[in-house]
Amino acid sequence: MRPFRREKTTLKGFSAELELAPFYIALHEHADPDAVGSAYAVSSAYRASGIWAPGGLDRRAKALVNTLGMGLVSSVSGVERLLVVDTPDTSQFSLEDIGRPEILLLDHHFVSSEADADVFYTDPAAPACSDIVFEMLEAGGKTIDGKQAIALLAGILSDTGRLRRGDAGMLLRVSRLLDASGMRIEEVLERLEPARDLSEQTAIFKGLERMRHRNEGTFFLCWSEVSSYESSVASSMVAAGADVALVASDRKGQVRVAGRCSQRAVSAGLNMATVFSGISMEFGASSGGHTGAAVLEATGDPEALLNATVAACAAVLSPTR
Ligand SMILES: [Mn+2]
Repeated sequence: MRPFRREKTTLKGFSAELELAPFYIALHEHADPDAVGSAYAVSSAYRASGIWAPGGLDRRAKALVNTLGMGLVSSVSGVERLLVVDTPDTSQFSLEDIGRPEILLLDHHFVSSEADADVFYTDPAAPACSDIVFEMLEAGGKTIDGKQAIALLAGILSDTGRLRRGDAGMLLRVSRLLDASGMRIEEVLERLEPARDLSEQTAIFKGLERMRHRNEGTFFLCWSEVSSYESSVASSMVAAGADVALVASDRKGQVRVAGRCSQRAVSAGLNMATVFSGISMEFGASSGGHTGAAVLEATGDPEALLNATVAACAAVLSPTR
C-alpha cells in the first residue's frame, strides 16, 4: 500500500485542507453520536460529497441521523479523498480495496503509534471529536447553524457521559453551541433517545411480571418466559439488579434462551457462553455468545431448559463450590 504522508497540521490548517477539494467522510464501526455529529457538521460546512458508515450505527447514532435528516452513501470505492473522524484506526476501512484514497484524520483518541493518515489533527485531551470539529469550524471562520449546533452538542453530550467529563474551554463551547441551537440541554438529549418500540416495551413488562428468582449466596438468579425480545428482557433484569438473567421464548417448539449476567457474577467466575455450551450438549441444542451474554437455541420444553441453566449458573456461583 502507498505509504502515509503523516503530516500533522493545525486546526486552521486542517480547515484549509478541507477547503482544497471535495472529500467523503468515513465513520468507525458501530458509529456513535460523536462520529455522526462530527460528520454532519463537517459535511455541511465544507464540500463533503457524502458520509459512509461501513460498520453500521448504534441506536443513538441512528436516532441522531433521523433527527438531522442525514443521508449515507453505501460505497466510497474510487474516491480521491477520505476524511476519517473519531477513530484512530484507519485500517478498518480496507483502504486498498477502495483504491487507497488520500486519508485525512480528525480524532481525539490516544494512540501510541503514529497516525495512519496523510494529513491529521489529533487531540487526545479533547473530550469529544465534535468538540474538536467546533474549534476547527471557528478557526476556519465558519458560522454555525442550528442543526450543526445540535449535531455537535449531541456528540459532546454523548462522549462526555452528559457533561460528566470535560474542561472549562469545552463548557464555554457547549454554551455557544446551545445558544446557536436555540435549545436547552434536555431538548438535545431527547434527540439522542431512539423512539420507544411499543412491542419491545410490552415484552419487557410481561417478562418482568412473570419473573421468578432465587438466591445463591449473595447472588440473585432470575428467569422468565416471553414470546419475543428475550434479550431485551434479560438486559432489563440485569439493569434491575439480577446477577443472572435467563429468558426463554417458545416459537412453535423452537426455544431460544437469552442469558445475561452482572459484572459481579463474571468476577465470581461465571461465563454464560461456557454454561450455555454445557447445556447445549445435554439438550442437543446450539449456543453461542460471550462471557456476559449468550444465546441458546433448542427444541423442547422451555421450563426444563431454564431449570437446567439456572442450576448450572447456581453451581458456578455457589459459595461452597
Ligand atoms: Mn468520540
